[in-house]
Amino acid sequence: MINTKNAKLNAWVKMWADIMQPEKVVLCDGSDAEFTRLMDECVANGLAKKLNEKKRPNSYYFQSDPSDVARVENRTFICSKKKEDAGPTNNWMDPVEMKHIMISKYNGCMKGRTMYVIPFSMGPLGGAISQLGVEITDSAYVVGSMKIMTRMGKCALELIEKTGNFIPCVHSVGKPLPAGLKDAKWPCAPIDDKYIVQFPEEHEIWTFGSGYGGNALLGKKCFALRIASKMAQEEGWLAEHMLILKLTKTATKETKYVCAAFPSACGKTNLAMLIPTIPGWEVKTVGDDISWMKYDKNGQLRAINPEAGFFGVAPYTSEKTNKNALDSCCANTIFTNVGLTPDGDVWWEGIGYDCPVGTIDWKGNVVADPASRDKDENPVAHKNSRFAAPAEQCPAIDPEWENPEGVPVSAILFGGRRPSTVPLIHEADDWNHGVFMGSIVGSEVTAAAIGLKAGVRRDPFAMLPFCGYNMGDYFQHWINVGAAAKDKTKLPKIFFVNWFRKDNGKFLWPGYGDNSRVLAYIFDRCDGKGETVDTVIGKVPAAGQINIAGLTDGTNEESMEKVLAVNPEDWKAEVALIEEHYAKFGKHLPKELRERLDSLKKKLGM
Ligand code: O2Y
Ligand code: MN
Repeated sequence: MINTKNAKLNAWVKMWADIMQPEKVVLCDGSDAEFTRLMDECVANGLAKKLNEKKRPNSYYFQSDPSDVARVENRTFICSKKKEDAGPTNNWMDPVEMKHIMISKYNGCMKGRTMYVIPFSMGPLGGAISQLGVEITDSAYVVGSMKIMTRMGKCALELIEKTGNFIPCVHSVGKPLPAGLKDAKWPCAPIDDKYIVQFPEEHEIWTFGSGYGGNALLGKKCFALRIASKMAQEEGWLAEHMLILKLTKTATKETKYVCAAFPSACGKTNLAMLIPTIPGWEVKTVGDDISWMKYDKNGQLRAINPEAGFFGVAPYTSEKTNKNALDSCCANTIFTNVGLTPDGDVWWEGIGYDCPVGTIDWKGNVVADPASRDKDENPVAHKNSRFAAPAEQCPAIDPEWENPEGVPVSAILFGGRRPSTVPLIHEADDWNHGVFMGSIVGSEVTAAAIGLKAGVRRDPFAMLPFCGYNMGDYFQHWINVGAAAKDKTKLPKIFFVNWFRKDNGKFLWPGYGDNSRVLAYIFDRCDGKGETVDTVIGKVPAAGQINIAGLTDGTNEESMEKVLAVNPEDWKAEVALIEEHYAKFGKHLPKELRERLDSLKKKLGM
């Protein structure tokens, strides 16, 4: 057993060890030596490959089971006492019933395995907005990944011992290892036996049966979003699915921090690490996925990135699309489900060069003839293959990224993948109008979550899979946070962006580094500069306000008119969809949002 200075932690670990019956219990210290030792053990047991030390130092390669490649939304549960408190967008089960089911699963589930105990901090150690957790797991892959994605080990344990606080996070791959048997390459349970369970009222997480990403690295989606969103509701702060970047006008050295919420697979990591194509601007990265925001004593909303690494999608990450992400995984990185080249490096579709003959694909097959391979039907790297890389290795990391007080937020962006209707950018009239914008975010569905129909799905605030309570109450929480501002002039300005609008099947905006042109406009708008035009949905930039100088992809004043157009007929159709979406929330829909929708309808003559 473990013997820390925190009796509650010792007792909690003992209780779970008695249920799960591991061969041994190991308290992780978070050292580099521990990481290398555990990863080398995975290599020795056939669970991983060490990558070429000269090309990719201290980096490892894993292939998951084909049934365990992504988050599993249909196996994710919010177990509040009352179903109504989980709301219409979450799977709910009674907590007592769920615990009963899961305890029977957990019973003896770690036989023949090691139980690792991982103390961790989400956010800078001891920071004003940070939180502590402890994950127990029987996966060395999870320990290695948590080392990259969180501040874990001794440093976090010391704080837990001091404060007595931690969020309990329970994980097992759900596959005991009988004596004398060789372990599976990726132990996990069958798809219908996977459970990703949050108990929001108890601030507790129990997961079972999956070793992959968001299902197993419990600091990320389970804690930093589902449980933290509930804690934030209780305590008056915000836990959001948002990147954080710093924008600097180099001539004057003025800076502004921007948070942006886009649904999964809409380019958050690319925007967070953007390299501007217009002179005079610099972008630095604070985080690429999650933002926790709290008011400071002066009434300024400040944000931290609770994570310490990037768990990025590998395919289509290249020198061209995101050089900073590529450089972040130059060493000390864990890759999952990408291709493994004959010289011990990694490869994926869209990396920017051809697949070497003899590469091993994510399923373990040799790629003998890369040219004949159908990259969509049978990709070498799984579409949701990932790198877990330390944030400090990002060349664009902001020196302030570990500021324990967080960074001041000037603007919040919402966006989605919308081929029509939604302009490149529009600006909210005020906070509640911005909340309305967040509440209607929609996007084409992603591959990150399996079992979804293709098409556009509403993903309010990009939190649909991540809100730990009733989404209608979450909308109300956002309204309350705005109302609680001591000084309304300090509230971030809210914008809606859409990089993905099309005309005749062709993108109207080049995106990637050219999004700096839109960021520059946002920067000026935060200072009250720039000319806007009022439309039924908010303010759009007046003609010529977005700098398109030097663009060679066909973008011109005419295409800008199209990408910024607000077509009333499109919006009448959108309103009907918003009505349908809002109807789900019944009495939990805040009256302030109903009023905004009514006002939009009135403007449209509906
Ligand atoms: O598929 C997974 O387990 C990970 S999903 C993910 C990973 C990093 C950042 N965002 C996401 C997401 O789905 O939003
Ligand atoms: Mn995400």
